[in-house]
Amino acid sequence: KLKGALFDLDGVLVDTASYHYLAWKELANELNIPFTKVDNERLKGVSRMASLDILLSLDKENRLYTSEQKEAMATRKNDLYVQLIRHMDASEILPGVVSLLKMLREQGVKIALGSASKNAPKIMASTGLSAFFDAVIDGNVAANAKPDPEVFLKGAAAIGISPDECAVFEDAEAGLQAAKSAGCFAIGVGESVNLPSADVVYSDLTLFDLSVYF
Ligand code: B16
Ligand code: MG
Repeated sequence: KLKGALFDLDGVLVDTASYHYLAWKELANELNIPFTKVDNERLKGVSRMASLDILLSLDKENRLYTSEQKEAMATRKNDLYVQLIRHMDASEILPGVVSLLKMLREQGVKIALGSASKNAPKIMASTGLSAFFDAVIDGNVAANAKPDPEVFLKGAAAIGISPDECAVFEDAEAGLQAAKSAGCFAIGVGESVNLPSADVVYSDLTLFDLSVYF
C-alpha cells in the first residue's frame, strides 16, 4: 500500500491548463506564430522558458531572438496568465479533487504538491487547497523542470516517505516521465493516448478508487 500522494497542480487539481493555453495563444498571435490546442499539449508540465522555446520553434519564419527579448516574451505571457487567474476561487478546483484529498488525509496519507509553476503559491492560497497539503514543491524551489524528477523527489523527501511508496497524479506526459524516473507509481489524469508513461490512467478523479492503491 502507498503512503504518500504527490500532486501536480495545473490540469490535476485546477483547470489552469486552459488559462496557460489562452496566455500562450495571445503571445503567439502577437508574434504571428500559428499555435493550436494540439501544439499546447507539448507545453503541459514544461517550464515557462522551455514552453517559450517550443512555441518559437513553430515560427514559420524561424526568427531568432536575444535572451533579453525572450525574457520579455516570457514576462508578457506570465502577465497575461496572472490576469486570467486573478479571480480564481474554490469553484475552479476540478471534480473529485476535494473528496480525494479529504479521504487521503483521513487515512493518514501524507500529501505534497509537485508543480513546475512559479504561480503555484498564489493558486493554492486563492482556491483554499493549501489546507490539505503537508508540503509544497513548486517552480520557485525546484531548479530542474519535468521530465526531471526533482519536484517529486523533493516532495517525497519533504513528507518523509520513500518515492517508491508514493503515487504521483499527473496530467502531462513530461510529469509522468518525471514520476517514473523518481521511482513513484504514476497515475495519469486525462486521455491515455496523451499519457503513454502512466501506470494507470483515469479520465477524471471522480473515478479514482482510493482503496486500490492506499
Ligand atoms: P508558470 P504543473 C506547469 O504546472 C504547467 O503545466 C505548465 O504549462 C507551465 O508552463 C509550468 O507549470 C510553469 O508555470 O509559468 O506559472 O511558472 O502542471 O507542473 O503544475
Ligand atoms: Mg499539469
